[in-house]
Amino acid sequence: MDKRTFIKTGLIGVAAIFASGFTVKGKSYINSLKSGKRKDGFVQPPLPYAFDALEPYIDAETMKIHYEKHYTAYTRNFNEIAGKLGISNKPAREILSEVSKYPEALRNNGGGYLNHLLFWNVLSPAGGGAPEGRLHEAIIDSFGSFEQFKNQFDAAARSVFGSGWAWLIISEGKLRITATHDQDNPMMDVSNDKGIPILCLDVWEHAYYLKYQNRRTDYINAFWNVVNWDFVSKRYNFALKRKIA
Ligand code: MN3
Repeated sequence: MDKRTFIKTGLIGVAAIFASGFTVKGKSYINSLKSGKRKDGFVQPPLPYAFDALEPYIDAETMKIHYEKHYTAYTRNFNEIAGKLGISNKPAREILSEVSKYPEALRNNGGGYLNHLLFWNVLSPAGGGAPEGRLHEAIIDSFGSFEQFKNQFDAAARSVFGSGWAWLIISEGKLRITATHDQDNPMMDVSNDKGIPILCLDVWEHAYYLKYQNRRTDYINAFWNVVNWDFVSKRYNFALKRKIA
């Protein structure tokens, strides 16, 4: 497949994910998901569902504060810092891949921007269950079974001391589970375990404390009920074809 055909196919795939029922501005959203940027900076796309859509697993108040306060701040700060550095025209993914060149604040806010962009979209009120097709096969291949995969992912999410993220990544065509601290992302050059994330879980306390307090394990268990496997599968296929590892 040549590059042009590939890009077109990728866009159709992403567009198809959001074709039903989401009140998003399709084009800017697709652009932001694809490259994390637009001409005049980095967009904050609308949440692809209502704040209360993930109840009872993730509560409305948490989603509202998480999206409107935390995510807005990451996006604003990322735009401000990238603007000052004159790099607003670069894709967020590219900036993160060379983040060690820049001030720490860019690492924190650029990571916060891109991590949440993925996080909002791996969740869905119609989520849960298990993946199908190629991703399902790849999970069996890499982890033995879907249950074993979930157990390993849960362990990674529980093991983050303080604030951070658990990830399912593709690295050199293989699936792997990893975890990062603060707002680090496996695509960053500072990451010890690099890859393209296809699924992530925010384990900062701001993501669960209002409902679950210190019971992070309950939040992790609830997460599986709202994982949008359709989106994760499409992202898996997309990332595989791009061969970025
Ligand atoms: Mn968060």
